[in-house]
Amino acid sequence: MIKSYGVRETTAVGTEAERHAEEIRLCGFTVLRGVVRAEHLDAARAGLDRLYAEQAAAAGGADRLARINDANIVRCPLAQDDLFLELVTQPRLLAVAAALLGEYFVLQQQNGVINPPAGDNYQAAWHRDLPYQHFVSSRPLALSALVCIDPFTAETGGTCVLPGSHKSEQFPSADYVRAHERGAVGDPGDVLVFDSMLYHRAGTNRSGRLRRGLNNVLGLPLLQQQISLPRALGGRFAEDPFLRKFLGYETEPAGSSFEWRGRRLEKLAG
Ligand SMILES: O=C(O)CCC(=O)C(=O)O
Repeated sequence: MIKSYGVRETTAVGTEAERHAEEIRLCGFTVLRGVVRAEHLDAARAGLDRLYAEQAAAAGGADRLARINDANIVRCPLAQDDLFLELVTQPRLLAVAAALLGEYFVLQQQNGVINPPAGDNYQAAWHRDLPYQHFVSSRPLALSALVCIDPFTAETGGTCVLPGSHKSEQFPSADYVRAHERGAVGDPGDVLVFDSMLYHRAGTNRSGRLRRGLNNVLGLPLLQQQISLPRALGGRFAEDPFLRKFLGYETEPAGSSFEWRGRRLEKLAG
């Protein structure tokens, strides 16, 4: 029993999702433990390494990716391997998203992050996943779900967060950042879920091993996808009522007023 006085209203929390949603609302982040099964983690490690090699080769080499601050990032892996769609549609994660975003949310981006030992990493600079924005909203616009594929610890360069910063318009002063940054520790299979406006960064990996993660941004349908998933997937999964919305098939901008009206009429008829 928590003692209090003068309190007339208290948040009621029943389910696991509501508990995590409360943490995200108040301090900006939470960790969902044991979401992804071990065999999926092994496949995800191999998948991220393979896809990064393929994507770097397609771009003309990792050096060229480094020149656009995109080294060690696997862009949109779900377009090349269904395992990564499975990882971002884990029911416990979707329940937290629904508790905070309501029934309609869209996958805005998915990135594999590969943090090499002692390597320089663009994500190691403080940022929001909705970058360049300096307003705050009373409810989350988007959630970031960072799946720990390898251990996230101080040694492996696990994610650092600034608790509560999703409620601050400005980036805090350097002294405040140094005093209040906090490492979010996660085992493989855990998911660090945070308000996408929370300031965060990758740590420095001193472990001698790769630290891999899978970051997903799930947002309100008014936000724009980084890469059009309907186009990247070429119509796949559009027949599934949940995935149709989640992957953005219904919110892809229409090419013309005729197409926009056509879609509405089709929906009415269907
Ligand atoms: O690698 C990390 O721990 C952080 C990744 C990150 O900041 C991002 O993907 O936006």
